Amino acid sequence: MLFAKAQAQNYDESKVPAYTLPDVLTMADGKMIKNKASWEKKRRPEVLNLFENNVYGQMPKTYDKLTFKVTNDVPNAMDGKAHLKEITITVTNANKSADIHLILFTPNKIKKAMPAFLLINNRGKDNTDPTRTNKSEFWPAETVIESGYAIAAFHVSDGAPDNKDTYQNGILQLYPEQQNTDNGMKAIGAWAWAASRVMDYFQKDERIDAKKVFVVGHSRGGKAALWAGAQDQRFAMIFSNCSGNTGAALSRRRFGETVQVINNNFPHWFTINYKKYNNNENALPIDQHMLVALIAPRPIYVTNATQDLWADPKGTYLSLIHAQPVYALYNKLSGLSPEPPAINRPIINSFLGYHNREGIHNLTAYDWQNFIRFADYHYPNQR
Ligand code: GTR
Repeated sequence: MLFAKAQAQNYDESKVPAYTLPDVLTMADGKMIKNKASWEKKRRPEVLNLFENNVYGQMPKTYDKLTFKVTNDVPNAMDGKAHLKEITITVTNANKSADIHLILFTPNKIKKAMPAFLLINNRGKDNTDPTRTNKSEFWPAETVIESGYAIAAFHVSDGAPDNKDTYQNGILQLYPEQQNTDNGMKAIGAWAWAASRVMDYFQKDERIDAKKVFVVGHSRGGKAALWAGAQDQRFAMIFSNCSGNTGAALSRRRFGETVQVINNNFPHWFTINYKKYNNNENALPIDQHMLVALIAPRPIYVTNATQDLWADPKGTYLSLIHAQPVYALYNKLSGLSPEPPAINRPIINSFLGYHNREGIHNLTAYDWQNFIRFADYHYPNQR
């Protein structure tokens, strides 16, 4: 009985346990990091490695072959406003291959290479309908095109099916050595890895400005977007929507979803090693503010929703606060106040952007509207 009680979810701020976060600028051997050169040379690789080994798993760096094939090409999609391309990205390794299906719209009114939003789609494929028969706030392609950006998406199932019994049937087939390794890649790592292969494609598409590709994800997709941005610095900006536990929220607060709950419900998301931290967050050598810090000095925008306490809005905002010392090494000051902003009051003119939207756990038109504002702020006059 006592055990069951200890496991109950906490939604009461006064019951958040006292905790001490690992200091993002202190090396494991106790040395302090004082400038960006030693952050980049010493501490950043150390932190990245801690996340790889303990949380998201290794990211294979090589493959035998990578090919891109345009399978559908519609120059006058969206009533002539956009050019649609569907591309199959095929990765081959260990005599196996896996396909990532990319849907891409670029605006027709602008001829130069365009900045692009890439959604890691964790919901139904109908949310990213290339025919535009179905339109969804989850991926408001028309709005993004009107705003002068390209918009793209792939479905998580191409990286790894989101299922504890079948998650191996994606790109993990190409890397069998990852499968029973304590720090081996799992589903969220595979989704982030797939996003990097899309980035490889963008670097070859002359309509895309590959230096301005923004990765977007919601919830479990928002966790993958953060990890993609942390380990692949080609992503210029990260949008992590309602990402919650093992996303942007601090684990040590144990508010809403906890490490134990997420590992029990989704054993296929994170490494075998991560299970060691069930009900044992203080033993983690990292907390999620350090994942945000790995994005520095690139801009990052993080969100919550008021009815989504499961994802710990306050703990998410605090991650941004505690990532600030790394942004400060680059003189990228965010000016965040210690307390979260009011509901529906987005923080746009900052390297660490944030809003807490009124409403439920979802990715909505409001969220995208602010993503576009944040992109416009950081890349003015791009269109
Ligand atoms: C929940 C899970 C969250 C979040 C969410 C989602 O069930 O506990 O961590 O990932 O799913 O992806 O919508």
